[in-house]
Amino acid sequence: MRIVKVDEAFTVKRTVEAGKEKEQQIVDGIIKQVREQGDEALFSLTRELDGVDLNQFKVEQSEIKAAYNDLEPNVVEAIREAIERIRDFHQRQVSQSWLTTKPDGVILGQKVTPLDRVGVYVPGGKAAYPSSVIMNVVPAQVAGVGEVAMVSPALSTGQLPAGVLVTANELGIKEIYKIGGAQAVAALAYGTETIAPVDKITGPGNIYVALAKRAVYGVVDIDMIAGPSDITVLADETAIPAHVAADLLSQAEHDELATAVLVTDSKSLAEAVSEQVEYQLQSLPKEDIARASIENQGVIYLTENLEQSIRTVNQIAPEHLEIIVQNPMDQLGKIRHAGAIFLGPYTTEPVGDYFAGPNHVLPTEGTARFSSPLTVDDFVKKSSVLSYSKEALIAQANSITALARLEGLEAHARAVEIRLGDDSDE
Ligand code: HSO
Ligand code: ZN
Repeated sequence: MRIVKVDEAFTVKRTVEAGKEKEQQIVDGIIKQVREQGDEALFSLTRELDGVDLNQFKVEQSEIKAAYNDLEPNVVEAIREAIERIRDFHQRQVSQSWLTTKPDGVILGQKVTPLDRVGVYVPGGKAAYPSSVIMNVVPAQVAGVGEVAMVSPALSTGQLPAGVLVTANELGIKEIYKIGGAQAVAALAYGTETIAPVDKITGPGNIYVALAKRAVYGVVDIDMIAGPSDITVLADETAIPAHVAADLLSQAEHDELATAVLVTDSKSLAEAVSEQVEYQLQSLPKEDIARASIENQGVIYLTENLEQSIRTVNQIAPEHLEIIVQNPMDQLGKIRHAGAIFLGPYTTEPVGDYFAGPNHVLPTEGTARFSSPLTVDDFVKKSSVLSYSKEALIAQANSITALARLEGLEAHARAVEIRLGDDSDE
């Protein structure tokens, strides 16, 4: 791995994404076609773009039954356990509605209401992760969302991967559609004869899915536009090089565009991790992907001390941050930007990908500077609540009408004043 020396003056550069005009045009065309032709467009686009000829895209109970036969019982058990742990964690995130009564009798508050209907996109190909089905669906269910529809592109067999189907069924999802790409996003946003429109679309996808989500934003809400995954390990000389290397590779194997970074003030650790990465790469089934990631984006930042390491980490604003230093908990307060923070030598990132409880849908590409993991709050909206008595209105009337007249809005002022007289006048 490349080793880059960091000093006081060093800053991490952020890459700016290039325009995607050609893909955007294709996506706009697909959205238009789905809006105009509904189901018929979904069938023809699935044939053209995915090479799959379906005569119906809603998954049937018999297909779910068959999927169970493809999985070992211990895998089904692991899926169930993961759902339980992840549900338990998200239950702590639930926001409560509240009302407060002020001394003048005015009641103010905030009412929390779940979204009615949400669509979850599950990518096909190398990112058809059952764990991501759990991570998107559980917070929606905990929030109290009434309906969850799932879409995912069919394999060449016309089926969805067994792991995805079983997971969706374990979560109790009743609506699963074998469609993917921009056409699936359009169907969820605008609806077709078969698919009722949703209020929000979540879940990762390729560039076409990302552009389609961006295009329908406003008609529906979306979660985020997730980029390739990244990990930063902050380590000192106490870290075991083989462990650090294994964790870097666990992200690198996701995607050629994934980024794995080590930040350390130990030169010997830097060199040993670099060697270990090469050694472990050679026996990885996904060596090609992981090697491309390590060679293109992988980097070891060698700093002068822990303080500089932390400054560098905050500049990166990683999606996943592992802290493997002497007293990891002592550093927690100094971390300003990170999607998920894994403390200590045994908290390897995959525990968070699959099982611990927190969501693995996290802000990528430095967006942890301003955004958060997917949470239950992403599946509710809030209404403000206000209630005045006549006395309270009288007490505040002068100020309110003064502000209304400042803005030249006479009808606003009169709406207040008309209520100030005797009730018998009305
Ligand atoms: N590390 C990925 C999530 C994932 N890993 C799914 C395995 N499966 C992005 O947080
Ligand atoms: Zn992962």
